[in-house]
Amino acid sequence: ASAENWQTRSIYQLVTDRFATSDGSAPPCDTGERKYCNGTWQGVINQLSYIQDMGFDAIWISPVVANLEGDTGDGEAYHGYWAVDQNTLNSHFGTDGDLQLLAETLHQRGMYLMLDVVVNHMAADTLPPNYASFTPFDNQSDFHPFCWITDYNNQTNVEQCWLGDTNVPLVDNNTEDDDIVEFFNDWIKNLVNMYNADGVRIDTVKHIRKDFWPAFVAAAGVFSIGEVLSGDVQYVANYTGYVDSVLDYPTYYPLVRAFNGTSGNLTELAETVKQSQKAYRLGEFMTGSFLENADNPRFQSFETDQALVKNAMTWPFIQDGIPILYYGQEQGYTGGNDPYNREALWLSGYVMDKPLVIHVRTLNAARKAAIDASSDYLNTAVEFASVSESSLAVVKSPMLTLLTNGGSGSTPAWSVADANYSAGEALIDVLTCDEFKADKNGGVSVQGENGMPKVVLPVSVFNSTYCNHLL
Ligand code: ABC
Ligand code: CA
Repeated sequence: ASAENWQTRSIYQLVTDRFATSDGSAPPCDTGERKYCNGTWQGVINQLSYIQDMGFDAIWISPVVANLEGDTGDGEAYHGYWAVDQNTLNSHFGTDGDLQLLAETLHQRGMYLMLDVVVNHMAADTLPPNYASFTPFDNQSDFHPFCWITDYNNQTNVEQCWLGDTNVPLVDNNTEDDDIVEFFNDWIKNLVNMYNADGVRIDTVKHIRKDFWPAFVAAAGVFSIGEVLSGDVQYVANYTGYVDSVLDYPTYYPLVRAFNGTSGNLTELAETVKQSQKAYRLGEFMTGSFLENADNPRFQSFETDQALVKNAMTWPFIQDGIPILYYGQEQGYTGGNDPYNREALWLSGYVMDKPLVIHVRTLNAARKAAIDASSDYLNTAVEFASVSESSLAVVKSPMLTLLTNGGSGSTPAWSVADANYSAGEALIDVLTCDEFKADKNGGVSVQGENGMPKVVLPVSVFNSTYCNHLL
């Protein structure tokens, strides 16, 4: 599928080993141990309605190829980022047929499959590595000479030295070598075709020279979203001409700061978005927006006030890019840094009537309604109608989102002079299903309760039968 196809989508990110088991059993899983817990692709197939019922129409699964086996000083390779054989699947997660069936089942449901791919490195459990253990290229000369990345301000160091640590050095592929480049271009083409993938999430993009990427992305032939792990808008912007889209890391950090406690700064969030809209090749439209992922502590590991949680969770669904929700957030998981943020989802029981599950489902429904209501919605850049440190009004017509970091005890109020509605237009806050009217200038003045955000749409575009189903 193309970038345009993906723009309408909403992505559920999962770690295959931790999402669901083949037989629906719920084995214990101690995240601190960093061991395989038995999640599989067949498990994902079994639980697709859980994902789809929340309104997601795409999944991003963790990397699929064969990894280091056995325990290392950094645990087992349950996350999938430690490849040793590019040509074989990781048998812990199932067979070729299982992965193909996952794609087929997704497509029958009208959903997309995104594969996570790692081109930057292979992984070893000794230093120096045993190069002969890698497939297919197994010579020392196929890799950059050993050096750790030590200077993130030196791009050559970032691109040609190694990630990882002495337990598991991430042996840096020599992506300056034509044969290696050619191998990976063929590899991605075959992988996408073989498993009918609709898109790829590309790992460690900033660790390979920029001009490697266009041919790789073209060979993939489907939408690509790159991980450029940096909070710097300009640094990330430099990659927006080389891959289709980027994960919105620069907005992630101010987003977390804005809603972590009641003294965060919503102005910083708005300013970062405005800078990104200017700096990126396609504004903020071709980004993937998230509040949590597998590499950062979950939001509720540091902030559990449910009003703040719900405000923060709202952001990815109302901004210009593609929303991404990391599995477990909807169940209120609280794991801290890697490895604690990779809890087994089966321990939650996949319960559908929890407040955050309903919150997510409502946000997906609101975004879908806005997309269906206006052909311009996806290409309308968000504007900030009123901004302060503690409240924010985000206009993306026909949607108006009102955020606050006052917290549960607060009674927020927003006043937006012109929210692009017609005089007296009938409006609904989809989060509460409360109805009210725009004023005679198309503006909105409302009060909230308990520090909750509001996501506003015209009654005419939001099917209110949704509200019956909420009750
Ligand atoms: C393992 C263990 C952990 C242990 C760790 C040392 O080793 O599991 O318990 O703590 C995979 C696994 C991990 C594993 C690693 C290393 O491999 O998932 O569990 O950790 O073996 C991607 C993936 C990630 C994956 C890999 C490796 C890469 O999303 O899941 O990890 O294939 C760098 C890379 C980035 C990478 C990330 C983990 O490391 O750039 O691609 N993610 C700064 C640097 C970043 C750096 C980041 C974290 O620190 O600039 O380049 O990311 O080290 C902002 C700044 C940023 C700054 C951040 C922290 O703050 O603007 O520049 O990022 O404000
Ligand atoms: Ca590299």
